[in-house]
Amino acid sequence: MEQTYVMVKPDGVQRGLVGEIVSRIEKRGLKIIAMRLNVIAEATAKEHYGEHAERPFFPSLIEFITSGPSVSMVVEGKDSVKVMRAVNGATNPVDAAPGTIRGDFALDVGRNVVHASDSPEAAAREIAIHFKDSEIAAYSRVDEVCLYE
Ligand code: IDP
Ligand code: MG
Repeated sequence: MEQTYVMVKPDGVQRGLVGEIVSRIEKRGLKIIAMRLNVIAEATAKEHYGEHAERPFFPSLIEFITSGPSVSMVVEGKDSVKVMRAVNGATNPVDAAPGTIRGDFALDVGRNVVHASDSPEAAAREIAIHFKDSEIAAYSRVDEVCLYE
């Protein structure tokens, strides 16, 4: 089963959307195997978003992502990277389809509520940045017999 890293960004926490977002992930059938609420350290945020270091929005992105508590998760399931990107919707909420998190709850690319890894390689890198192995739980969900053929 594939794993991905998901974050409810500080805007999602401030707007009381954590439960809604967790609920969508759970109802889709994806399994949360690690979860934490904390204020991400600046160095951690810079490592997480390292690929964007040269982009003009990088300083404001780092300032925002470290501005208050966010919720970090490791989410597991069949094709979880691709599925979570689809659950989140397009990066720019203006382009995000209704029914996606960004399409239902966001308007501005700099306040797009959620993050999810964009490839299995990025997921492995991001999970290692945010979680120790001992913080990730391996368990079965009883509904897996219904979710998977
Ligand atoms: P993603 O979150 O859908 O993977 P990325 O292109 O990796 O999108 O960008 C990371 C984050 O940086 C976005 O979620 C968004 O919050 C922010 N961002 C991306 N492009 C812009 C921009 O043009 N202006 C402001 N913020 C941006
Ligand atoms: Mg990205």
